[in-house]
Amino acid sequence: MFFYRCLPLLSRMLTVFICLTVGGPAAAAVLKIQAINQQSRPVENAVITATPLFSKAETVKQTKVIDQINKEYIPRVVIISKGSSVKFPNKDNIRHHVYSFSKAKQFELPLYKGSTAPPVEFNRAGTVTLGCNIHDWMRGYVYISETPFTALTDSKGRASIKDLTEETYRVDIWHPRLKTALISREIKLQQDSIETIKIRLQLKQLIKKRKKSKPRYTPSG
Ligand SMILES: [Cu+2]
Repeated sequence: MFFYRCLPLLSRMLTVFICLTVGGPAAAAVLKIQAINQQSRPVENAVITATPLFSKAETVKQTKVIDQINKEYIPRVVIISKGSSVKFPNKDNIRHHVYSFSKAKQFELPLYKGSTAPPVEFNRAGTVTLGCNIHDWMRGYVYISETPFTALTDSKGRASIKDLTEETYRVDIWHPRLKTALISREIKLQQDSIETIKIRLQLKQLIKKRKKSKPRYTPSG
């Protein structure tokens, strides 16, 4: 009898308990990455993405900029979310012709100077390699991500992704010179924790031909 009289009170207590557990502020987890190459040297410009396996994370469309300065794409690697756009202003005194043959987006911005080229929208996830029709060595990369949790490694090979929650994430690592398409790992993060992972990347050799090659035959005398 006493038990039944107490039921409403018990149920109220239970409600309060659930509210405290579910409604309380979730402490964020942080994922830190250290990318190194075959020689254990830091790898810059590696793209790190963390995709939650059991929950959805909304991305926000943005507009980013890749400049053309001194016949180079700057920054060399840019991460955007699917559906975002990139502007390609040419800050050189000569004309460039930006193009991509990549599966994720094929486009070209015929010879132009200044900021006359329209922004390019990227609606498929993947990687896009940028070239220039005039300057063979010019290379840039757009990484189109489906998760908002992304980071690019700095000159020390370090990157960190904040605002993660207690979840299992698939962590993908990509680099323009990676020998494989992607490196993937699963990692379970605890609430209010900082997890650090070290990743060794097998990279292809850097080939950078900045100037046009000299003529093979030079008449002498
Ligand atoms: Cu060019």
